[in-house]
Amino acid sequence: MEALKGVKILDMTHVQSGPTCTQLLAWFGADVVKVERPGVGDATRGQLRDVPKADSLYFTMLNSNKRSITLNPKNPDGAKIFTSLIEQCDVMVENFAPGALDRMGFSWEKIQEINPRMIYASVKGFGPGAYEDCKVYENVAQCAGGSASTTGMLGEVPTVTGAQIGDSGTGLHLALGIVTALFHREKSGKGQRVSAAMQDGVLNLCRVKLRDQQRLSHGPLKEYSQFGQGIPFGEATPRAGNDSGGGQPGRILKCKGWDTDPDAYTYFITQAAVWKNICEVIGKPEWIEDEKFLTPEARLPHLNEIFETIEAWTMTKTKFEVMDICNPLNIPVGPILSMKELANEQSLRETGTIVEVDHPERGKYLTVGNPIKLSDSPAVVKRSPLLGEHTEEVIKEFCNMSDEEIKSLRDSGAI
Ligand code: CAO
Repeated sequence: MEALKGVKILDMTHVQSGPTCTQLLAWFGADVVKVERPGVGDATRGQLRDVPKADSLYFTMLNSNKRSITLNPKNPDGAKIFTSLIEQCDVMVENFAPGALDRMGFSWEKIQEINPRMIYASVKGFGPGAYEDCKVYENVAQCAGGSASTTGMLGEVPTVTGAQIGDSGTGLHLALGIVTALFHREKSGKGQRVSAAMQDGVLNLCRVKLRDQQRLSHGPLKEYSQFGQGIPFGEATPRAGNDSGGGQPGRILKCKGWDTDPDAYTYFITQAAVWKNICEVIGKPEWIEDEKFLTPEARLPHLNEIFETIEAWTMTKTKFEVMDICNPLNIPVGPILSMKELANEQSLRETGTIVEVDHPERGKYLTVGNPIKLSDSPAVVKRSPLLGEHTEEVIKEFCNMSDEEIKSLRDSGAI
């Protein structure tokens, strides 16, 4: 049984952050009706196209399990349909630039008037304050939320990450806000506003870096490589390259084939609990009793020497051999997997995390399925809808209109 079966979502989202959120809710079984501008649709349908005239992978990978209708709420007839959808839906989600919904004539006050049980959820770039009116895209959020200043190599430019923590990360935050508000509505009978700002979402994911900012006032960050290299710390949390973000030092190390394969690397963590195993496996049993390496604290100034020695060993093995040897010894390591390797990873196919879907315009494509697994409510990924594929079906269902009435809506440009 689908966990969110019966929950109706009026989906006004576009691009990435909002669509990630509503896609998750759709996977959990909610009926997500995506509203798109007549004749235009979500801009991502046509962005980064790989197959001529077909919906792009950008769109298809963010909008599975949804229905699509075209509707212009700025048109008077469109506004009536939109009002009817607000009356009957449980949740409305949007991530337009600030003020766009108000300009359509549907402020939060008006929405509450139409349906006091409505949960109205928004993603914006910034929360209330100096930047609240700004438009924001992924990398702006990564920069404004503290990720870019703490990512990259020491002494080099701030760097954005491949993980879309601003868009998809905030979409995840918003989805949690929505289900929380739905849970609250069970008791209170009332809807509420749910807001997630991308800057806040990124900062939430970077909280360990704000931790380090405060630790800096009490002395150098000894687990950072720059400590062992004798490089003084400045006033702000520095970029830490590939240092581990936690209390167990780790680094990315070369493996066999690194000179020709850009992904022949492993992440290697020198977890204190298995230090003895590490010394033995890399052929340094004498380190076990050596004063210099006896405690985690004693090892901190020598991390460069330690990792250089471990790397001399990992370079004699492939990244998968390192995994096979270290795992039975409880040493935490992980191969650097390329997207090509992930796309072909059998275990991810078996769990439904990577799914192949068929699409009428583009044929078969891969998408990432629901990473959150519920034991009694498995998510079945269905292809994304074509623009307006469900317009008539949804209008008949929600507004009980005849074919004739629907035709006149089309003629007036409302749908
Ligand atoms: N019918 C008629 N008009 C519609 C419509 C529909 N179904 N759907 C949207 N529109 C209109 C909106 O009313 C708005 O018009 P006005 O500006 O005249 O009021 C217009 O389309 C475009 O909205 P927008 O300003 O949100 O779009 P944009 O492409 O200029 O900006 C973005 C995109 C993402 C920068 C902006 O929406 C934004 O900052 N959103 C909040 C933060 C966010 O989610 N960012 C992540 C995006 S993913 O990288």
